[in-house]
Amino acid sequence: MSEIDSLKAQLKSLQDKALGLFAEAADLQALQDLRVNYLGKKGELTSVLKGVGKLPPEERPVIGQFVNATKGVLAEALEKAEQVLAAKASEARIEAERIDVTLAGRKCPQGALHPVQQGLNEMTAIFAQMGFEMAEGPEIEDEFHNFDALNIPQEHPARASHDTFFFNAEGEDEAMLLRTHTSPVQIRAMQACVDAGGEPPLAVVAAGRVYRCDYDVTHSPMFHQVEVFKVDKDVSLANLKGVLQHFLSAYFEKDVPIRLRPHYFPFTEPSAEVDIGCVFCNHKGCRICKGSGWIEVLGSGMIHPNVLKAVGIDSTVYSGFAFGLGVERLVMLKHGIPDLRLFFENDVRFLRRMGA
Ligand code: 2NL
Repeated sequence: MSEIDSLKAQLKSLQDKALGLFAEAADLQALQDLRVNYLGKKGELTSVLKGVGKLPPEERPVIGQFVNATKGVLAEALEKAEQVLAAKASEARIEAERIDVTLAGRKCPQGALHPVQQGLNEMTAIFAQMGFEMAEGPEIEDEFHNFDALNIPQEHPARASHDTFFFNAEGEDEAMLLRTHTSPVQIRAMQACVDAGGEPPLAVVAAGRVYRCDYDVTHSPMFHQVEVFKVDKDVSLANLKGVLQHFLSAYFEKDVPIRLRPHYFPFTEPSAEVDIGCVFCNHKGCRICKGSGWIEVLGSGMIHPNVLKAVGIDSTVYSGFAFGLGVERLVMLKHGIPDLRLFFENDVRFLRRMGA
């Protein structure tokens, strides 16, 4: 065989082998390696070209054309194979990234206000709707705002250190304490009005945490109160009863009967405890209301003249009513919650059942 025929045969078998390998290449990287092997500077075509030097000069262009043709065929085949593999790779990536739009979303629990806070908000909203203004005050109080101004005498048992959390030693002047009721907020609201040169009418609702040195099954050392007062000319016990009637029916979402029972508080005169018809037996008498058909819900009265005097309101011109209630107690009654401790354990099963 002539030198040129042998080169041609070499090129032909090189091309056949290369086309076969290109077709079998598994991925783009393998194809890239083949490109280097066949078309690269040190590749197989180049080594065939080296044999061209042995040919007589007139035959060299002929074989040169052949080499170029082979190069063209291989380059085109590589191009095609690359396109096929690139399309396959892209298809595989799209398949891998496919999202199932019918898959249900992950649950993201929403959280909710604590049942006590919910109840407190419901109650203050009812008073806000009746025109009472919201007031806030410090939880750390002095004896004047928590006791003196409320006509609570020095020797009163409520003042005793076993009922009140004091910060400093007993008998020390300017004793500070954790407020035992929300009444000091009311005292401050009256004072603020007088200090600003204003005068009644004044209608205020205060709500928040209060503290008592008391801890058993039905008492928590921290609990919540909502307290309401109104001061104006000619405020009467009938006004008090009307506000209570509206509030209690609105809160319990039904027409509950109410009654006022004479009672004693140092800061009101007369004073009354307020009962509602038992919400468990519909006023008939059951274990909860001890057969009476009535349940006590709050304390109330006409503001004692000494309290008005303590804040500088003329008790011969103005009168007022006031009442205070325990938030936990009312929430328990409304929702049939059997145990005060459920509010403070924060067991999510209880919290969720209460509307989380
Ligand atoms: C109860 C009783 C009550 C008041 C709170 C009050 C406030 C001022 C003047 C007079 Cl500034 N009174 N508040 C009046 C009567 C009763 O609370 O047993 N609460 C849970």
